[in-house]
Amino acid sequence: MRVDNLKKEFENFYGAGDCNVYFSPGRVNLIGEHTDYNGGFVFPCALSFGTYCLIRKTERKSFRFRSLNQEIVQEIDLDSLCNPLPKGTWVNYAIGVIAQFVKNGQKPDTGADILIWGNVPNGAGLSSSASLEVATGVAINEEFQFGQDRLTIVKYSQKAEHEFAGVMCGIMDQFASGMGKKDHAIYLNCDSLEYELVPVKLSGVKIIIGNTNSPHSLDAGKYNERVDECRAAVDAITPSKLIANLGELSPAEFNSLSASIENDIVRKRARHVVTEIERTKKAVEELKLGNLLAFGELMNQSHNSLRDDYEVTGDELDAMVTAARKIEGTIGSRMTGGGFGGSTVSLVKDEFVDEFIEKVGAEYFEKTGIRGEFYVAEIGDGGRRIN
Ligand code: GAF
Repeated sequence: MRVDNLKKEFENFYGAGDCNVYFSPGRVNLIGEHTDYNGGFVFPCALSFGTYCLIRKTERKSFRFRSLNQEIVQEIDLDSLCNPLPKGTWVNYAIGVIAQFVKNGQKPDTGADILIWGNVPNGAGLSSSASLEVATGVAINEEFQFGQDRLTIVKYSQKAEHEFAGVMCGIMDQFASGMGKKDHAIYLNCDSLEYELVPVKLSGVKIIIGNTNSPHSLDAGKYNERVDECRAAVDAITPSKLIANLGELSPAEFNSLSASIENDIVRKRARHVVTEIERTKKAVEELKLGNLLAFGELMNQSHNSLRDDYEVTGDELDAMVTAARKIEGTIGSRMTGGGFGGSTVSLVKDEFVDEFIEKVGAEYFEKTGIRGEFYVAEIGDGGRRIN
């Protein structure tokens, strides 16, 4: 929907007058999966699609929220902003961020009217929730002149996910949504939060996102189970070597210490994390050297590790990746995001893009009975005021 149409929707619902428009994008992660909450490296890019937050401050003592995606309207008193609503409502992502300002001593002194609309497909593993959190955070920060820096808003957004959605996520999604830069990927050390914006120059190659339309649901508990398994691995290793998280181990160190992890499943989870961090470092080097084939091979290995050791892929993601790898012009293909459904990301040579979309879609449908959707990704900028 165009911004002027969104503004009309705002005025139709809340009444005539000005409002300001903010936007924050979804993300696609190129490599480095389930490494962020282990203090490892990730390599995501912000997308050109995301969530719009239209806002007007009011004299009321409440915030009103409306989403054009879900037709839900909610009014919340200024004194209730720190109380999560029952699970499952999108408004939790928005008030979850506002609550962080309140908890840090910056309570809004008046209310505001907010209209949300997003074009990140829901449940596609492309960070629709992070884009809503960051868009809200950027909007509140500017409208109420709270003066927080962008990293603080990113951290508030991650906290919102923990406290209001119950997902103990790492920082990747909110960071990508808040800090993204057009035509760049973010090489982020999730321990120190130091990062580098790496130009993504893919001459003759496109990034294709394949939405399995098999919704991933992060709050289903499986995600938090993986977080707990990584903690268990750290605890098992700690008597031999004191570590705060798995990201501190090189693959060689892991190999020499892995016998101290008695539980086979926990050992496999840890092996994924340690090897994925190594793959991510190598992949960034290869991209910088322009070695796309090597980058693609690391993407393939990443998926295989997520499938065999981390067990977060599932039939639909595996079917789509298997079909993608059969196309001659596919350089690499893997799942992206949390997994358990969601999307794949593939690097595909320009001249094979049409064939890719047609043949991968057909084989995926034949194997799963589900119609997938494909988008040629454009890497966009992070959260900002746009109007
Ligand atoms: C989800 C989480 F929100 C991220 O923090 C990250 O862990 C990702 O899954 C897996 O890499 O998107």
